Amino acid sequence: MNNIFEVSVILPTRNEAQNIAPIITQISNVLNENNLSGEIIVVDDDSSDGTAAIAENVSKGCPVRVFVRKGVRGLATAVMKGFELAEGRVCVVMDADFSHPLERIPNMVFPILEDKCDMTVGSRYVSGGGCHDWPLIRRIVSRGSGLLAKGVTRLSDPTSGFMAIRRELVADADLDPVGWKIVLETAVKVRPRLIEVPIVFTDREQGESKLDTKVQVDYLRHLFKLYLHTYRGFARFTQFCIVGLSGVAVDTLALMAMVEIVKFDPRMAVVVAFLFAVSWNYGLNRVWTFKEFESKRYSYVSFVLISAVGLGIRVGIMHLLLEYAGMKAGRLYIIASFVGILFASVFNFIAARYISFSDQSKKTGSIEVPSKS
Ligand SMILES: Nc1nc2c(ncn2[C@@H]2O[C@H](COP(=O)(O)OP(=O)(O)OP(=O)(O)O)[C@@H](O)[C@H]2O)c(=O)[nH]1
Ligand SMILES: [Mg+2]
Repeated sequence: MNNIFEVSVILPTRNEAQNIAPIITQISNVLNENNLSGEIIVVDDDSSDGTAAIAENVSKGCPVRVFVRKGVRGLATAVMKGFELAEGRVCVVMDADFSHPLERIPNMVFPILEDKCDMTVGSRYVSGGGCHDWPLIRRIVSRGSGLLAKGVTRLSDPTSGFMAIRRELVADADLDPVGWKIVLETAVKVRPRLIEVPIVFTDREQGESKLDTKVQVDYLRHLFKLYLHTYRGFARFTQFCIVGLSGVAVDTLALMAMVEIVKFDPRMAVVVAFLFAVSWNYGLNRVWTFKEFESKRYSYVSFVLISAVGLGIRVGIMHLLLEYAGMKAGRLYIIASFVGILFASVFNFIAARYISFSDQSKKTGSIEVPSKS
């Protein structure tokens, strides 16, 4: 990957005719004044007000590329297109409506160029940051939205849209944002070393905001996905247990059918029912629990064997509890059975995860850098 510039500033735009020319000129000046070699990439979603044409013709001091997307909308995916086109060592992402203080670009970029961190995020909520003339209700919504993200990030301002990142970290990162929050998506998925830079956010003076209720709903959907991503292991285990429970029902039905319809001896029927249930579990785990995984060779056979070992573990644990933990009394055997199921489920899950199915994303080499923030 060649870095032709130190900085690529990515500007997503949708009907920014009044802002685009002055913002390009001013960003270009800031880069020049700080001896930063840079380019500006405008990713425009087919604005009807001529934004793209204005951006192409503005007189500027640094190269400007304009990419027009037709038939697609969305701030976050526009930024991802910018990452793809960028040729700088560091990508800066900012709004094109002068809400983000462009004189802070050097503060965002230098810590990365100097290898103090891999990503910087403009924050309204660290000392020195703030919002210009924001009504109380907007402050509450902004703070509330930030609080909701606390379980997935330590960013003080997770809904910020101003960031800079080392390009190699986003070039082939597996980003899949819903809606707008590319900063949050990147911080959670890439896990870069982070520094927050205080910024004062100013409301736009020209043009119209595209922020609406759909954006808020998309934010909640996005958060849900990020929580699932962050706590994926636990969520997957829960799915595995739900499949296991459904397997108990299949086991029982198959047992009854074998005994009452096929007239098998119950001891023989239990083995057949077990195979039915294990096959059911295997199928469901394959299409649901481990849906983004690949089945390994002999994955069905290994799954059946793992389940059989799991059954052994369940019976073994139960035996230990009954014989040596005094659980023979009354109905304590039920508790002993549950403890056995728990241990067996954990074993089954881990073994199925690593022996029967394989995680494709690990092979494509997703990047993980320890967080320092
Ligand atoms: N490419 C692209 N850019 C968009 C889209 N929606 C918004 N933008 C741009 O994203 C930036 C932020 O959008 P704004 O409408 O200012 O939203 P906001 O800053 O959250 O809201 P305000 O505080 O009201 O300004 C601006 O540069 C917009 O032009 C879109 O669908 N596609
Ligand atoms: Mg704005």
